[in-house]
Amino acid sequence: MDLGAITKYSALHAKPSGLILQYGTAGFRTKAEHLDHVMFRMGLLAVLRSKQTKSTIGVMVTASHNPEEDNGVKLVDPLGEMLAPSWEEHATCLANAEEQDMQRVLIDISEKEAVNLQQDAFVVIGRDTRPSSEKLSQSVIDGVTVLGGQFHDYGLLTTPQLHYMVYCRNTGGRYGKATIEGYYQKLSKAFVELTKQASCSGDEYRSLKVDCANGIGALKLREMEHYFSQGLSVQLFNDGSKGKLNHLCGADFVKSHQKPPQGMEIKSNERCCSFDGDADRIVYYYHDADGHFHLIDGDKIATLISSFLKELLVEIGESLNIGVVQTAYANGSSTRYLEEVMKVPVYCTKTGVKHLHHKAQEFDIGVYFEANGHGTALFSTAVEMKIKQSAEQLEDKKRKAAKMLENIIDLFNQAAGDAISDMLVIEAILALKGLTVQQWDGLYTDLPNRQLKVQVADRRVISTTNAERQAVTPPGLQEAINDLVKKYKLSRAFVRPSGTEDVVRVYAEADSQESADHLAHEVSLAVFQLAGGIGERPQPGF
Ligand code: NG1
Ligand code: ZN
Repeated sequence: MDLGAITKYSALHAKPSGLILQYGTAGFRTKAEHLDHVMFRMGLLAVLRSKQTKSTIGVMVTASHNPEEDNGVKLVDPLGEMLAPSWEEHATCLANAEEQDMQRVLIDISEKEAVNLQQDAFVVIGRDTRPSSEKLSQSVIDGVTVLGGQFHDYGLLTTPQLHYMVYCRNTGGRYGKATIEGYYQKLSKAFVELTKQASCSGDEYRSLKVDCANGIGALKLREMEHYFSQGLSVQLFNDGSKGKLNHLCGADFVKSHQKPPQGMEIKSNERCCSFDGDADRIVYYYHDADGHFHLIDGDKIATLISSFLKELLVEIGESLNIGVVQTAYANGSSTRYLEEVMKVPVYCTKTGVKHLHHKAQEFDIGVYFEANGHGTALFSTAVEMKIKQSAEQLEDKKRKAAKMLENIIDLFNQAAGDAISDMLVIEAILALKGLTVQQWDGLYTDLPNRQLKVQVADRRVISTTNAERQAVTPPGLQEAINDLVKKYKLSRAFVRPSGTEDVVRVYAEADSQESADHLAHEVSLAVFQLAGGIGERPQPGF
């Protein structure tokens, strides 16, 4: 380590003194102007992690669905996964070290993790379309360079594309080519082959409206469009040519406000979807003939996908274990439908895709989705081999199903939830099954629900258990929630500290929207009283 050079360059990316940030569920996230030093230091950390794992590490500059003025950074581990927990702690220490302590912290991390400093390091970098992203990713590069790491800057990429690049590079090209072309080719080849098998006669020309949240998804979809245009025609809205990133549009807006994005004209029964700002989330929706808005969230996406995969397995005659992984935010109706009607086992983990991803790896086929539309399906290597063999050997009908499954495996991003890949899988399944958006929506009816935020002095006073469905502290809070829940039918409620914002999140569902709204409000008041609420008391009404 050339400590002199590190000190010199670090001074050019100086930390505002007193600023404390936490490496949360999605890395560091805050106002862009506070992030320069964090970027430089994450460049340094990525080099150490790369040396330690002897693999390529990814660094993504994005704040996903958060406002345009924000930004963030996260590290991507060798197989495309989120950073290992012990390194999240190192990231926090390094980001918060005052200028004079930086060297010591770097040396500490290297020693604790037995990093061989002589080892080569390689880091790949991607960024979203935020105005601040280009400069911030340059700061990452400065950090990488000063520690002697090699790098490749992919420039503008969706978050899942960066995960894909990391995964490709660390699996010797077996998964795919680590180029944007490679990504487009792999996905669109699988998609076009799949949709060719759709035999519905009189199939209307498949078209889809896509709200790109004024983000990176628009650029990438536009580049990719002509690769898959045989199977699907996409019409892009909120493509960044005028509106602001994530403002009144995008998957997070549509899901949390339960209404369509601005800037998109929707005719009745047209199939529409929204990406978030870095294109790792997707939700679908439509207007019915009466003009009512219907949201199809991550839970219904998981249901469509897992049902279809199960059907294919039955057809091939393979008894592979398939599981769906959700979080506490999954609509109660989805869990019931999957368990009782589809007979698919469902598991609940803590919020944050790394928890879902990890759990999904336990199955031959693990489908995981957060209700907000972030998810994918994972296939074990053994399954992939088995399916490839079946596709060669089985007789006609079974072979067809095995071929479909083979293409679906190629179409899902195995490294991360990916709006583009999920969109193509969904479109293929709808075409193959001849399902309209209303028929898909009709699988089950969501229980009305409401999500709220409460400001408290210190959100860490709330701790939870049972995959965040129960509060352990502060004392009395869970009892209060239990009593409130009892007042309503088909009701459920829970609270948890957010991992990305300084708020406590409240979720409630019940048999009617009015009840869900009331319950959410009452639970918010309980949080405000028992967990040190600050500012104005939560008001009823939304
Ligand atoms: P927090 O802020 O911890 O609730 C949010 C989402 C997560 C996940 C992360 C990362 C909800 C309720 N929470 O986390 O699902 O996507 O952001 O972006 O949607
Ligand atoms: Zn995102």
